[in-house]
Amino acid sequence: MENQIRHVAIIMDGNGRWAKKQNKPRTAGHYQGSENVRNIAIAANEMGIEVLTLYAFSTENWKREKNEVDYLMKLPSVFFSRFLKELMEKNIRICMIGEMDRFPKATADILTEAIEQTKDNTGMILNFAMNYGGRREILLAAKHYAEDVKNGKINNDLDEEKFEHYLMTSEFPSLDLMIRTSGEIRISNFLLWQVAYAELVFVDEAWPDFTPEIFKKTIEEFKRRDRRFGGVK
Ligand code: V0D
Repeated sequence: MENQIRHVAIIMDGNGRWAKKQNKPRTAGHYQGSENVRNIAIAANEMGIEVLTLYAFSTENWKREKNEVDYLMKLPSVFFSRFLKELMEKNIRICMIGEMDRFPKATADILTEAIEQTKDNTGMILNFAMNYGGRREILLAAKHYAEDVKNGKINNDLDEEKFEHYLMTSEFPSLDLMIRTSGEIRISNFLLWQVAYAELVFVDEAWPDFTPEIFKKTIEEFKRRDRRFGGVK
């Protein structure tokens, strides 16, 4: 089908703002946000989306207050103890992009275990960007490529298609749609290479208020758009 949507990415912004509005600590916003990850993942799976990539933790997020970073490091564990069974039942596979080696061992172990436990699931891929940055991804790909040339593994005849093999998203279909919640109109270093031909949707709702109903409407809107890839039909 022509307008089938395969890969959706979301910048889950506005959790802190959501909390502030309710006089709650920022961590309460993050907790509510992780709850919504479950709701949106289930909805995406039902809509037949193949890959849902979520910006959970950027390379910049380490600069936040220690108590907030500490809380975030515990969220994957909280998330899986609540939802892993359900993800298994729905045949959802967990993947990660980013440099997980910077995470505390306890967090990294949980992530590795979730990837391992769901690796044979054949349904939707729920892909978390963790300690991820778009420029960093491109830089690492360039270094890796240079290394392969130096070692005589490949010729120095790089093109866009070959370069994509070095990106962290190489096993996924190309990005169709990027959504950002909470009203900011920026990409913020997320999937810089991959966003080249994607549709962009910016919604005003904070991430905890971005319901499956709004998500479904957003996807319907995408399907109505005529994607031209710079050519003419
Ligand atoms: C906080 C909104 C789920 C964004 C969503 C460590 C900010 C809630 C996870 C998660 C976060 C990550 C990997 C995984 C399972 C769950 C998560 C972080 C932040 C950063 F395998 N929500 N969530 N991770 N937030």
